[in-house]
Amino acid sequence: MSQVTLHVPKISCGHCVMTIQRVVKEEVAGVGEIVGDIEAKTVTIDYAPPADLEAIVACMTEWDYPPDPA
Ligand SMILES: [Cu+2]
Repeated sequence: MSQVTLHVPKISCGHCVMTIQRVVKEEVAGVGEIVGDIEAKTVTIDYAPPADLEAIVACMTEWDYPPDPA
């Protein structure tokens, strides 16, 4: 299991976090828990293969919540 914390400038409220949690879990197989921090504008994502960071970033970008480059 890998874990990554991504900074997402577009996070402005709990709804943004819920959207990211929903779409990333639905669309990227292998994603586990996603914890959002609204004030820090971050999401911390647990994942295992077949999920990888590239797929997670692509999904978030597609849904208009692009993370800052690591
Ligand atoms: Cu929001």
